[in-house]
Amino acid sequence: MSDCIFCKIVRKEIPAQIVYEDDVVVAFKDINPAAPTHILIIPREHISSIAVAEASHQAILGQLLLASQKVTAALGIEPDNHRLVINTGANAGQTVFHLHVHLLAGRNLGWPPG
Ligand code: DGP
Repeated sequence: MSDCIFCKIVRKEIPAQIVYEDDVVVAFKDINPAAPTHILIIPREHISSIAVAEASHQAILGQLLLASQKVTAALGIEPDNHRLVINTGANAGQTVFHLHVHLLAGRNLGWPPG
């Protein structure tokens, strides 16, 4: 998608503080952090939301979640003290329509989330 901001980050057309990348995913610091550590993990392929992901995306989706282990290792975050969030749809707070997993850490994470 030529006008998708996250596709532009994948293509390195706009800058981002990338903390991990491989042939399937890119992980970078959120521009508006909601926690001391706030990383976005995205697939290189444009999928607008988990709600429209298809069976053919199964491997990508698995790698998207498993990449969180790479990110915590790269950043030295305790592997069992963080939260993964996927906002799905505008009413649930999704503002960028390129699938992304928020990885939040570094503060007390209350439940339920707001
Ligand atoms: P969501 O609300 O779940 O769609 O989260 C989108 C996140 O993306 C939000 O926390 C801010 C972040 N974001 C938006 N534009 C950019 C950008 O250009 N660069 C970076 N690093 N993060 C962005």
